[in-house]
Amino acid sequence: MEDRTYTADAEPGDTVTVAGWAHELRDLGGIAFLIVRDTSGKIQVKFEKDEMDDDLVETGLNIARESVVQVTGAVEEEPRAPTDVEIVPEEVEVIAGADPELPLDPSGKVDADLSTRLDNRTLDVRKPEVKAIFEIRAEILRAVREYFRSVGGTEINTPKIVATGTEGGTELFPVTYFGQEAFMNQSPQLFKQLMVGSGLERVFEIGPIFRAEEHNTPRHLNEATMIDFESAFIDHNEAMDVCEGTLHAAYQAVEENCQEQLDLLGYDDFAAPEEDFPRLTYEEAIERINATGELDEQLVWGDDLSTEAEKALGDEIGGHYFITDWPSEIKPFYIQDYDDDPELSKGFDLMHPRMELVSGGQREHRFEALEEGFEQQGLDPSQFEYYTKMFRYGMPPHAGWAYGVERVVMTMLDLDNIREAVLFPRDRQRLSP
Ligand code: ATP
Ligand code: AMO
Repeated sequence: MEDRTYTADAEPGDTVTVAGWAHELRDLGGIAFLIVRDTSGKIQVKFEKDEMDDDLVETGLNIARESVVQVTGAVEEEPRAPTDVEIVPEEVEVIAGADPELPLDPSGKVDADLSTRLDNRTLDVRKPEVKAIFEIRAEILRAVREYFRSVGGTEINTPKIVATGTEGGTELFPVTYFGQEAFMNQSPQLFKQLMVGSGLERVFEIGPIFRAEEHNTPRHLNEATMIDFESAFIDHNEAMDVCEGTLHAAYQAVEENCQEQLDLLGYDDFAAPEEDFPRLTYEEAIERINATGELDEQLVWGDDLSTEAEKALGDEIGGHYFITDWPSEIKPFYIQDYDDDPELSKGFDLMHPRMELVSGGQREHRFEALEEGFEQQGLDPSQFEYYTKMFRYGMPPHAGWAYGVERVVMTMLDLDNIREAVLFPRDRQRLSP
């Protein structure tokens, strides 16, 4: 629409055409107000029954809430209006009427449960505080991309239909690929590694991953968006530096550029973390967890950290932290072990006090050691030949990591459920919309 003015830009003295949704209609008898909402904000439109054309008043007073409307008129100063200005209409057009019965109330006056909200996401995201979450999510992605570019990363896209899984712990979604067995990819892991051996050297990808998680939890999705990073000629410590850099950049960008959204979400004390994240070895982590006395059973070396264990440590540390030097046995085959202690791996996790955000590590780039790793984990190396064979043609030492975007949004904004951080979540029950 060429002549459209955003409501936030309507200045007294202008004649404007605004377009948006009928947010609210208040009829006070002689005078009535229509509030029009667009992406920039809201504006009041005044109908004075005795002074205006009857047809115009008739149209204005019969607009159903959430209809799409277009209003042309003069903007006037009015201290009693919510934004100190109002439009005195000359033309009002209903472009797309809304049913009077709405499945949920975008003005937020009536609460809706999450399931109703997700079934009606279009209406739900009309609520400014819900829209704010997705504006912040977009800002996080923008800042992370910019950070990757500043450290020389090249954005890549890898296939989502693949022949093998990589992340042992979770199940795969099978698909039929022209009569052949195939899967939805759990992670770009093997492809990003193949690319550090290419002329690109340092790569990143922001894309979907698919995991057939059996249970419904507030922090697992069956389709999530992952931010993956991988670089040649760095070790796991340098990979953690980049990981920390992206997260600091994301928090700073939100603090600097999303104040309005943070206000809508009720954060008056949002502060980007400034310090370096502490780095604990796995051994130190389990000692500290045991010392909290929060667990019924003491952890022993080799145990994975349960949700309760992560919570006990998270409560004590109170901010982001890394856990390094995990037992090799509980890390995937592609993670490198220490040469002088093969029980110990160069894998790491970045934790938020509420949950794990990132897994990563130094990778095994030596062909023979990689093949041995497959066998130790009970995997058939021949299935992975498309990957392993490139390790025979000059694969540099490399390291990388990945985080789930939804978990970053969820922990940053203290959302209760990961589904609030994704527009159209896929979970056990939800396949549409
Ligand atoms: P990821 O699965 O990506 O590694 P995560 O946070 O699930 O991330 P895990 O080490 O797999 O990390 O699990 C941590 C805790 O979460 C464990 O206590 C595990 O039992 C629990 N958990 C993991 N997946 C599920 C799931 N699908 N349903 C219920 N609990 C889960
Ligand atoms: P991992 O399996 O730990 O590691 O996944 C990395 C991060 O992705 C997020 N994530 C999820 N978020 C929501 N729902 C899920 N079902 C889900 N699964 C994972 C978490 C998790 O920490 N290839 C390795 C990474 C690497 O080493 O580079 C990997 O996939 O935030």
